Amino acid sequence: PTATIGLTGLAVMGRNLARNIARHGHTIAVHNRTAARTTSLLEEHGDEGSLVATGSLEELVAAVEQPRVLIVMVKAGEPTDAVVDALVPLLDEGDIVVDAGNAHPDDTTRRQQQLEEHGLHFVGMGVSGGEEGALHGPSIMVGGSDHAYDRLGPVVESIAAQVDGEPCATHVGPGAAGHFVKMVHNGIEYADMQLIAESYDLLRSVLGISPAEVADIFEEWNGGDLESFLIELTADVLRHTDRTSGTPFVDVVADAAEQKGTGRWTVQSALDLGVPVTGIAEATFARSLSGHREQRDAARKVFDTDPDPVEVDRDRFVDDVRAALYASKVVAYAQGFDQIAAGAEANGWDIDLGAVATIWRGGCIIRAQFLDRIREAYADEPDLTTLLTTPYFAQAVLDGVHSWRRVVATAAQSGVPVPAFGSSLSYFDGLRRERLPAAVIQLLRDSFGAHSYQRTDRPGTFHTAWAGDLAEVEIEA
Ligand code: NBP
Repeated sequence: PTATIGLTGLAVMGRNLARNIARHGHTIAVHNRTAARTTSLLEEHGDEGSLVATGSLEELVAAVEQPRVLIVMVKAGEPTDAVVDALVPLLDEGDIVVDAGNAHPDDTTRRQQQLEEHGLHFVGMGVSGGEEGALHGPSIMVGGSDHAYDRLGPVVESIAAQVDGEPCATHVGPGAAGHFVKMVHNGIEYADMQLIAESYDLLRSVLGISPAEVADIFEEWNGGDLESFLIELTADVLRHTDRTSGTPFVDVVADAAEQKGTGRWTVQSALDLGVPVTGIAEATFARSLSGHREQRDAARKVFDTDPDPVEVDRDRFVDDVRAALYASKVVAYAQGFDQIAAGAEANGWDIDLGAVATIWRGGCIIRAQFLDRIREAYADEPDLTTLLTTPYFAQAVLDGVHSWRRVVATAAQSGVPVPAFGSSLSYFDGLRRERLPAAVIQLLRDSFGAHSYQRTDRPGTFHTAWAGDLAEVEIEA
């Protein structure tokens, strides 16, 4: 055997990841179910490094040095199971199978247990950055055993994006930790994009400006603390016009956002963990709403569709939206990091949240300047209760809070939907409130279901005889 590593699944992602690995001086054996993809990879890019073409999984396995590292980069779900099941009988004890697709963390846990029975290591590896990232340097979140990372780490750290001399790849934790963190990354990506979309909608609808003018605003924002891949990309896509009609391209694209499921998975997991990821949840629901064509058609027929005009000062409104976007983004990330902390605790994974912020600074879709601030916050205080209250972010939110309120109020007045802005502001207000109306909920629960309550003035659990003499009894623990 001559190859350091093997890879099966040569669609866009696998093909680019294989080229990236070869370009970094590693000999890689490659395979694809349909041989034509393997042939074309070798023909078109065989000169970029040491690529070894193989025609079957048996040949692939035979080509890789032991203990073998075999990356599987096929469609998530059943195709991944089919490939992993076919690999197992061909492998030897200590070999490592790496699923680099977007797997659900529960699938990764299941596959890991299956392979463990055969003395094999299974790694769930989250790869972010799309096809460009896969080729030029993605952000890589690796789960699984130390043994697996000893073998895999040097390769992934060499091919990952590099920021300030540090690779955007790390051993996140054991088990499904890598795929869990990748799932939450994608959830944050949903929230980020929804906040951007709401900002665009507000600027365009309230100010009555063109997409190209909105693009200019985003470009300007990209020079400040919002600097990020997605803000820059927003300026680019909003400036684009349709080749045939010349209309803004954003107006010829159907307004129903699609989803592959990672946002939904994030929200489902957050519900189980009891973590309020309101930004991600609203972003996921906003995509669902956009796809409900029949209901939208029905509503448009009954209700006025035009936004109500609201008088605002243009420059001040632009700056308000910027501040609201930043504050809402801080909330979305704080919630996402809360979810990672909760997932780590529930599963017994020791995840270094500062390291997660570090590897998201480059390569991935949510890469942003402000991840440096998150990394610093965790460096100062590894067991942070919430990112929101750290000096830098607390100040950012305080600086922006009046803008945030004005934007949400203007949106409500003019009828522009801002589910992510609005829910982020409510989350902030909920956290900082001296007394929440949850006391009313406790009273109602005790009243109709004798669910009991606790008091602020003394310890213990109590019930009031609401239907009787209103006597309060203390309930034995
Ligand atoms: P796809 O998700 O479109 O999968 C296509 C690949 O799966 C092809 O190599 C295909 O082989 C193979 N495959 C299928 Br489908 N069924 C198979 C089976 N039963 N046995 C063997 N191979 C099978 O490819 P992709 O877009 O490159 O994504 C790969 C993975 O990376 C996915 O899990 C995806 O979620 C993840 N991911 C994608 C992106 C992105 O930007 N696209 C980003 C991050 C992660 P064939 O050539 O013979 O049909």
